[in-house]
Amino acid sequence: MPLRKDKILVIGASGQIGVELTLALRKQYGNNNVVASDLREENPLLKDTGPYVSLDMMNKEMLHVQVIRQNITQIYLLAAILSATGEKNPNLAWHLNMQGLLNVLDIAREEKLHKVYWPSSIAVFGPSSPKINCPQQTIIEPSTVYGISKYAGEFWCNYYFNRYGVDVRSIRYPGLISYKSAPGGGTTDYAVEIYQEALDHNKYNCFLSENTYLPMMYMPDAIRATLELMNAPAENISIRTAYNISGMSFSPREIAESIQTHLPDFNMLYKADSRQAIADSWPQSIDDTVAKKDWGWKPQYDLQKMTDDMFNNLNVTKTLDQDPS
Ligand code: VAH
Repeated sequence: MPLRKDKILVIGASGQIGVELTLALRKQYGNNNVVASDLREENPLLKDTGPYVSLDMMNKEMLHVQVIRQNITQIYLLAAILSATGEKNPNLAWHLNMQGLLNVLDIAREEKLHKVYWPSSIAVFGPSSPKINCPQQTIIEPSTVYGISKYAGEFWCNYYFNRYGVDVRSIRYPGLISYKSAPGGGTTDYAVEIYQEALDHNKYNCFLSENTYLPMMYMPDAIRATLELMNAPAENISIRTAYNISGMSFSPREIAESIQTHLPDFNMLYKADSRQAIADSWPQSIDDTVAKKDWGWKPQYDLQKMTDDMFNNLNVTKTLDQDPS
């Protein structure tokens, strides 16, 4: 029986990843074939680019009604409580991150959806995982609720694939940097905020110490990785928990030096807070050999190329804000 025409539902479409993934999916499938949804109101960048519905992923019945009513064939579930916010409210983070995923997986099983995408994170790794070139398979003992929920979610994805044939795919995102929308309460948010702060104040008070190396990725690489994984033939996918992918690794000192190539007088101050312990529990770099082999993954941005692009775009936005005419 021919597959139904694809229609995508993005849950969490107004978030940092959601906005850019929604726009990229609309380019691939056509604006009206990608329904954006969130608990929050529509992100301005999505306005007039396609359909938007207010949706709570925790209301399974309402979610199921939307999937049927909109003839959805794929779900991208991006809504989650991230590492730093999760540590402030562990029970809510566990409940929302887990139940949201289980609601989507069960509806995907019942409605025989073509595909599901759900992001994991390098936050699944803990202090006992290798720090350098952390492998796809290794000791994995997450120490944050966010990491615990992401690792448990990976096994639920694997279970629904093996038991019910749900084609759910996942990537362990590093810290993601972008200029289009605000970060979502994570430990790597410093690397997002720093660029606008540099433009506005020529200084940044960093909440991590200067030599805290973390795996990071520029959003255009992360979006391309997601679409390349989702467009890969199912027979190429050997990992049904979540793929390691790597973009770059840098420390706060290194990103400050990169910014100073644009703003020579930029000043970075360091005052580590509770997020330092979370960052210290994660690997410094990731081995993504399996993603390269299975679906040809290859990053295109390094730190300096990202910094150049960030300032090119933020300066344009700043100019438009000052003189919107
Ligand atoms: C966080 N941005 O900081 C997320 C990410 C690897 C970090 O998962 O929680």
